[in-house]
Amino acid sequence: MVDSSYRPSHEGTLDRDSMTLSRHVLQQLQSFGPEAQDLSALMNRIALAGKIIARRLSRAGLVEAALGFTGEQNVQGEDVKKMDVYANDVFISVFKQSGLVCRLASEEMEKPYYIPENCPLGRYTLLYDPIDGSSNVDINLNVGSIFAIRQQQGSDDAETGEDLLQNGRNQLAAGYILYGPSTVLVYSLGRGVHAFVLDPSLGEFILAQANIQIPPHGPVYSVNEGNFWQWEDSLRDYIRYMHRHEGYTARYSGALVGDFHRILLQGGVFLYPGTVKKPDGKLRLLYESAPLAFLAEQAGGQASTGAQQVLDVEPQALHQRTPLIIGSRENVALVESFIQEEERERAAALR
Ligand code: P6P
Repeated sequence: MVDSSYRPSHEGTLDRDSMTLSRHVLQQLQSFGPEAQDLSALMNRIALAGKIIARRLSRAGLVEAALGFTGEQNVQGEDVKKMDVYANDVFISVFKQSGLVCRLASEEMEKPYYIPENCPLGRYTLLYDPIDGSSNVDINLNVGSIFAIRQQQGSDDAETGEDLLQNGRNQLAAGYILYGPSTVLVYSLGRGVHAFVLDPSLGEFILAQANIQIPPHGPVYSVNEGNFWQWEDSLRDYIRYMHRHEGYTARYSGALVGDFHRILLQGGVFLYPGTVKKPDGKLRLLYESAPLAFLAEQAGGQASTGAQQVLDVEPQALHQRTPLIIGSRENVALVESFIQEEERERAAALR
């Protein structure tokens, strides 16, 4: 006879503390089948990478070789921070031992990195930006890691990662880790967006917010207005509109993950438009814009290049850049309306 007379008095908090990331993945997929187990294991490895990186960041000012530059430049032509290299190596090491991932494609590596011993079984590719916003590391401001998991299509014999050049609707999972006052992991498997907070005392990411929805409209616009002189007229008109209308406020941290996280929770729009120097913008499609666009759409928001949905862009190259306008549906639509208006005026002038 089951004794159901006992009533746990701490059921709520203990149940919450028991909803770990790996458990949540299985619950999301409502399956204990092989693919569900793979994704649960993969997300667990992402979580481990995040914990190792968070640990180093928390002592960056004390640990030799954690601050400052390496003196090298990456494939993007950007100066490489020591934390960029460390975090990149963390993901490689963690996923080597996963047995599941055959390839890693990173902002820090020109070509995909192969783990041959994993390739027979591991049919997954991890695409990631190991530390996004690394210029914030030396001043102790928030930075993030952005990731996406894709199924490897066929055998990549040429070791070029050609099969990765598919639009963002082919992502199995996507998310980011935000290294801030607390370490937050946000992810989606295509079944809503969920946020976990690292409890250092448990060493576990614990579910904090399930099924996050971006408000349809928000007050924040997040853009580097120092590029104003480099933008198309339509973007300048949009920014002038922001300046002249009450109810908007500017927030910009210089690190995409933290700026996006604010938009995800409070609403608004983040923009990194094309500029004279970088007509396609600065942000990379496969491991920055597409993972965040996946989250934005899952959370009821929108992500646009200004010309099309980010998730519909068919990549032509691994490190392809794309303009990004992402956030609340109404805020993104307002930016697009200025772009479309300029296109109408241009077309009329040609007639
Ligand atoms: P800017 C960081 O270098 C990054 O890739 C994103 O994290 C961030 O949103 C953007 O570039 C900042 O670029 O030109 O405004 O300094």
